[in-house]
Amino acid sequence: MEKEELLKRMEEAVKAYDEEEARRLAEEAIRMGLDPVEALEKGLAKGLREVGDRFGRGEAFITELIAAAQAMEAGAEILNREIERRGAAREAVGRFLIGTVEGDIHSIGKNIVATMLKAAGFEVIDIGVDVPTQTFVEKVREFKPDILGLSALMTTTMMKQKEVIEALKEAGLRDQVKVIIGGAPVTEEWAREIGADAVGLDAASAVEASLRLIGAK
Ligand code: B12
Repeated sequence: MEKEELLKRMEEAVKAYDEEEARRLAEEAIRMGLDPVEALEKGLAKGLREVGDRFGRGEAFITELIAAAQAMEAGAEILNREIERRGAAREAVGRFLIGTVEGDIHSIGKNIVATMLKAAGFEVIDIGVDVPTQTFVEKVREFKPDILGLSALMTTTMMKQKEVIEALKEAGLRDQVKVIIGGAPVTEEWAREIGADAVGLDAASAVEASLRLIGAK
């Protein structure tokens, strides 16, 4: 099978809510030596975003969105493992604390970013989804990460990224940690407005910006 065809089939598998097929194609991608990040972004995630767009236009039900996300996750699990394997056995370049903000349960993008960061040599502490602002503050105090990553997938929860940065200031921790934000609705402008140190628009730029923040690139 050609690479383009495989990517297209991955996209189709997610749109067809076919977990089994997504898993099978992910394994096929690895067997073919395809870049697992490309398979995630240009295959599986492409299908998922399309279902998301249909949902946004009122043309798909939430049950369909959930089914598509499950197919994406089935394939992503296999590809994430390959990404980690490829980046294994590196010395830690820095410590990264990541989570999705309060009120937001989207985890797929965050998980991909976490995996890519691990592959790039970061020690990653993932504190999950729907994380209250004060928990971010407590965990920064506890783990003393070099970088804090805040994921938000909805325009309504983006405000929490701002809230976390404010809370870090109040706790006197803001100058001890770099903050990088990400998620579909997030822009460079928003990052500037709320005083974040960087923004990651996709997993690759998230890694690049993080290495830059710790001065490793
Ligand atoms: C999958 C999905 C779901 C799944 C989530 C499953 C899971 N385990 O994550 C389910 C079905 C559960 C879901 C639920 C809901 N969803 Co939803 N969902 C999506 C969808 C289709 C895709 C998101 C995704 O996984 N994309 C694939 C990944 C790879 O991309 P990504 O998340 O953007 O991540 C990349 C970058 O953003 C970046 N990044 C992400 N995080 C971070 C963090 C850092 C630190 C950095 C540097 C970078 C970074 O790197 C990632 C990798 O490239 C989006 C549509 C969209 N266009 O985004 C809607 C979407 C986000 N959902 C939406 C909505 C409305 C909801 C619900 C409210 C629906 C409902 N009525 O219940 C609930 C919300 C529940 C809640 N409280 O959070 C809306 C949000 C609208 C808005 N207000 O902005 C969207 C945009 C759909 C739409 N068009 O209407 N959803």
